Amino acid sequence: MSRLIIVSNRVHAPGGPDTGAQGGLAVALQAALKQYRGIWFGWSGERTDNYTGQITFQRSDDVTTATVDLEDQDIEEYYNGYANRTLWPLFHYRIDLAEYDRGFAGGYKRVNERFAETLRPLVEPDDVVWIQDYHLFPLGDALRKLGSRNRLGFFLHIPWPPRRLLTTLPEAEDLVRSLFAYDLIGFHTDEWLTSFREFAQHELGAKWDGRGVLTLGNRRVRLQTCPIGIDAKEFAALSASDAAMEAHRQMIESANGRAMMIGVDRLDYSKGLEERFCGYERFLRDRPDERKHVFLLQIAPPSRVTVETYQAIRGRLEALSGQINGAYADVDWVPIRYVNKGYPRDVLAGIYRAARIGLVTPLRDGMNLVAKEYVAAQDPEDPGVLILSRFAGAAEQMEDAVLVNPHSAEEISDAISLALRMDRKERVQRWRRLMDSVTREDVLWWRKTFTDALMRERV
Ligand code: GDG
Repeated sequence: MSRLIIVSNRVHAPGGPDTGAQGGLAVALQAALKQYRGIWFGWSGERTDNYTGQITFQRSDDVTTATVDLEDQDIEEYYNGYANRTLWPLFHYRIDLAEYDRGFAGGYKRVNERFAETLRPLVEPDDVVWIQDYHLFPLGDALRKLGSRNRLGFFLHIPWPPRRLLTTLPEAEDLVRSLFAYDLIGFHTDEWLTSFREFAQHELGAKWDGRGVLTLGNRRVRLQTCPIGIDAKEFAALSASDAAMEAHRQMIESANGRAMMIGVDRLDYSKGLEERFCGYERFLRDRPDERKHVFLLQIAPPSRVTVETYQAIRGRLEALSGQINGAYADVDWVPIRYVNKGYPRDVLAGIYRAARIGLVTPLRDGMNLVAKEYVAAQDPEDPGVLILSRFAGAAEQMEDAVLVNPHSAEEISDAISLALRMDRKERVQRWRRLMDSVTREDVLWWRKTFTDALMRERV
């Protein structure tokens, strides 16, 4: 049987603490590695003065991780630069925030080549390599240049931008051409897949066979939509754990009879937090009779703190929540509880379960796992209502949520009001259909669908 080699930007040694960074994805990938006796390769998150390709191997619970440290310049140009300040904003349709800088592009290419050189000797002829996400687009091509003839798969966890937006990236054509090194590319939704295909066809002249295969010159690549899920069973069980029950009890007690709305997002402009607060403010302003029956708990652990746009959004959110609380709070009630730290997964599960409304309103999101976690944590007899952005990948599968345009404060306000008034029968009906799809297309389904397809692809 072929071994599976997984590559991702960051690799967390197995068995580490629950930081939230190691969610269902890490668990699913570890399960795949166990099945195929594989290796998980990537950056340790640590720095070194001099990149030598020195690998640290760790083995735990049948999973081997192989990590390397990066130089400061690599971290600055490849990770903070091209990944976080160029590709992330552009791929979330924010060309106003994208920084195009040849230094970043050069560092990105260099780190991908370094990864390829370090990884290449570990790869045996029969191994299958599965590369994760936008940090590593050119890695497959770099491996091919070093003679790899292995089956290579790539999965994109974020959206693929529309063709006309991507043409603003100076390296766009090279980047897309390099993706033809892969045998299989996976996307969360048909929309992201179509945007990729359109760029390849119209900007590079690739040929589409109408059945999933794109050809450019002598290279062919299969495209597949394969939406990621969560470990729904595990998450539902987590919501019945002692820690979850305790968190649930505390939340219900502190809610004092009011309905709680919950938002859980990394502090990132793509998650639409400012627009969410504005939509809620609209609700508070327009519906004085309803407003004191509800409050919003927003959990937003900081991320990418060294990048300026992330510091700026943090400042704006603090000001906005302060303004809203200042304008509407009363002696026994504040409309927004805004918390800038993370919680263990089991506590989070209990908090989701205590929330009458899950507010998930990203402006753009590859998938969004919080929407699925919220559904999985609900009490089947008395579930809450999911309000979900149309622009999250999850909306393609979760049509029974209350779908909103997150740019419209009025739509968010109407949706909150609708959710608060929704009777139990309708909540249960919607939840059952949502839970069916969250359970059916879970994270194990996702990785099996992708790895099965990759194992089938012939080079
Ligand atoms: C990328 C794509 C795609 C958050 N706060 C805490 C915490 N979290 C966990 C959530 C969830 C995860 O982080 C966030 O997942 P998302 O899917 O919402 O978003 P990204 O981090 O942007 O992930 C996204 C995903 O990749 C997978 O392909 O869905 O579209 O952007 O699991 O629960 N976990 C804990 N404490 C927190 O305070 N423990």
